[in-house]
Amino acid sequence: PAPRTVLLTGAAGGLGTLMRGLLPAYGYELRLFDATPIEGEPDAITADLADHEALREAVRGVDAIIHLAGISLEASFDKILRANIAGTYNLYEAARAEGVRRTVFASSNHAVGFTPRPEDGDPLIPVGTPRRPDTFYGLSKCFGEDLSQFYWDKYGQETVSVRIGSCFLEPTSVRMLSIWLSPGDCARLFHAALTAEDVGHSIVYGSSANTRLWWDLTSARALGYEPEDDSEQYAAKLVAAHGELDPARHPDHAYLGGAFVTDPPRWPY
Ligand code: NAI
Ligand code: 15L
Repeated sequence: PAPRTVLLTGAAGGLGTLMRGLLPAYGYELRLFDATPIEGEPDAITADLADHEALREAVRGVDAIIHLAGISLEASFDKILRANIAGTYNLYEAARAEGVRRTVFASSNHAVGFTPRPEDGDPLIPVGTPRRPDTFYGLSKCFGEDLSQFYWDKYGQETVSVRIGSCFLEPTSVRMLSIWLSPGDCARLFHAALTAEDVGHSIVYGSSANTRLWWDLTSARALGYEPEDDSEQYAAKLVAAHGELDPARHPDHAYLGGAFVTDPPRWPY
């Protein structure tokens, strides 16, 4: 049966807020979890991913989990270790103890951020491309993907790891035109990841059907995902403001991960 009750970790964040608005239309009852309190949501669980007891209670009785909580940009290794690496492990252990069968894990393009971006005529980046994290943040997403594979192989817990591009209301840079995931397409992709059969551990790229696409959406479409949006409507404005990407202008224009490849990251990305 399709999952009904879904734990949404990171529910107070940018993506969590967008998904709180969009996922109930698919029939899900969301249980919200975040270290930051959520105004107007008295039933939300306000707790840290380090709190084992709170996690056990949070996952008890849910049909599936969407795991968004964590640090979402580069930070010190200690911070990433605690929130993203140990935090994701803590969640999976709680899910194992309570028998939750499926998780959708918010991985990131930064797990493969040092992959050169395709030039015109190059093949799209496949899901099986070697991992080349561009930050400690990206490394933590590689860990999450490996953890997911391990929990599937060892315990039969399923995960769809979604390497999200840039999910915001609108793309805000020329790079984002290639990896933008519209909020509506994100909800469609998460719904597909929650309902597809026999996913084992699957890795998919998460973006809309952008004209300037850099990566291969085949594995996402295999889940039943049918993107409806394309960032191209924002292209003229962004290119007029920033110019086309040009590796000669800056090396970070040459990589999928954009400014995350530099130390420190060169914003905006
Ligand atoms: P965000 O930073 O807006 O939200 C993250 C949320 O996680 C925050 O509300 C924060 O309070 C919570 N959190 C952080 N550490 C926690 C902890 N130890 N315990 C409990 N809660 C904790 O990030 P955003 O943009 O909403 O991203 C959500 C997830 O999706 C993140 O895992 C991020 O890495 C991933 N992602 C997002 C992308 C995007 O374009 N928005 C792109 C690629 C990945
Ligand atoms: C990410 O992984 C971040 O969480 C998000 O804030 C954006 O920076 C996105 O990648 C991106 O690469 O644009």
